[in-house]
Amino acid sequence: MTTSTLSDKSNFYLELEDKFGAHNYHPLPVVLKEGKGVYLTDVDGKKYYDFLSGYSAVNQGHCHPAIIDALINQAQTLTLTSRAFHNNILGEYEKYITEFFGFDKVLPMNTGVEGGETAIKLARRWAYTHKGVPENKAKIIFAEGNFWGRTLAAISASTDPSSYKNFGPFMPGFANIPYNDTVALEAALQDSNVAAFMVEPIQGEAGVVIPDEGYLLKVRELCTKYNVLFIADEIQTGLCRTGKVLACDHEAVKPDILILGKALSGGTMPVAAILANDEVMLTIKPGEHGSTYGGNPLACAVAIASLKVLKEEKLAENAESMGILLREGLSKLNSPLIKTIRGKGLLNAIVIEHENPDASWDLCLALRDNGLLAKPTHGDKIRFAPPLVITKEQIFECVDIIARSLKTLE
Ligand code: IF1
Repeated sequence: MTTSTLSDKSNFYLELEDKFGAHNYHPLPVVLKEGKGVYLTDVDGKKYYDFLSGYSAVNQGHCHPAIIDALINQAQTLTLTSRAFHNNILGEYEKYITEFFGFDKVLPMNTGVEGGETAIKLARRWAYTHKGVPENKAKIIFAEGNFWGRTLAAISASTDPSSYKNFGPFMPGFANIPYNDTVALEAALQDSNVAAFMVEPIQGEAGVVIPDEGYLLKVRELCTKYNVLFIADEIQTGLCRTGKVLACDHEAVKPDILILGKALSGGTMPVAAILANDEVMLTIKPGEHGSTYGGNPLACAVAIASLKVLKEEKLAENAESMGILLREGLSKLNSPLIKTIRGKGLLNAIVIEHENPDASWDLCLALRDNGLLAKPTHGDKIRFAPPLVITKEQIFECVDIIARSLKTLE
């Protein structure tokens, strides 16, 4: 299905995807060929600000030279040994990342959803071996509005029909409570079979939903009180995106299991990490979990470089200050179309108010035409999440682009 507003060259690629690819996405009509820092370039040479950052996978900016160098060097040396053998990279990486985040051990996986699956397996196993939960009775609590991927377990935890409808039957032992509701959490934790509560510090896919101040602290206290593991899904909120290294750092809380992904590789390849202390991590014995590419030398080299960039370029601090500038700039527009502006660091969203149900989509098309790429989530919300390397001048220019684009709909 082609789009009349696109060039013949762009439509050529849309037709290929339409004919030969599954129709499991509805992308914005734009065909990109190059990325550098905060910029993307389409097949016709037009340049855009990237305000999606691969859903927070490109925090360090597209094709960051230090990350690409690490990728190229390792790719020419050793990419995969499998875990059947040791290599000279994995241990270095495991030491680096566990010291970076302050946990005893890391279990390396690939995609974020594998991170979620691994965390849940660890929690269930810990519940049986350490909490005395009867076999196959472990329960995991999730927040309504959660999103942690597309596997059958992940959609079993989902409250969004577009994620789970007609994919049943679902994983047993999962339950949902309202997000940002510690009364509901404490009630759920009365069940001694609860192994863990898995939650995003800020709900990304739900439209950048920020819980009340103190929510994470109360989650930590309740999980400790009821001997339940607190699993923080920081796949989208972690790695400096919200203005701190981890979103949990805003309340100085430490989860029992931390899940990372996305920007752990700076947008180059799937790299996920599950961090925990020995009591939890060592419940999984040799040969009981893993994956072909989990912890592969290429991923380890790229992850070390990606973490170093976050620290050396002080990207948490930049995300914090640029996020304030962005939200202030949007607020000063006083646009009748913007009902809400919310976010932390450079994880932001606006909620659009307009009688036209397609207003968010139309606004994203106007933004595209004006040189900024963003995409609606859940209808009326548009995520504004540029790479964390964005500068003050670029923020001002982007606010101007957003202002001009809003005017086309007013
Ligand atoms: C797509 C959404 C965002 C995540 C959190 C785990 C995962 C994700 C908090 C799984 C992945 C991605 C999936 C991606 C789009 C994007 C997304 F819109 F789908 F929901 F960010 F909000 N935990 N989120 O956000 O990680 O297995 O994908 O590596 O196209 O489905 P993954």
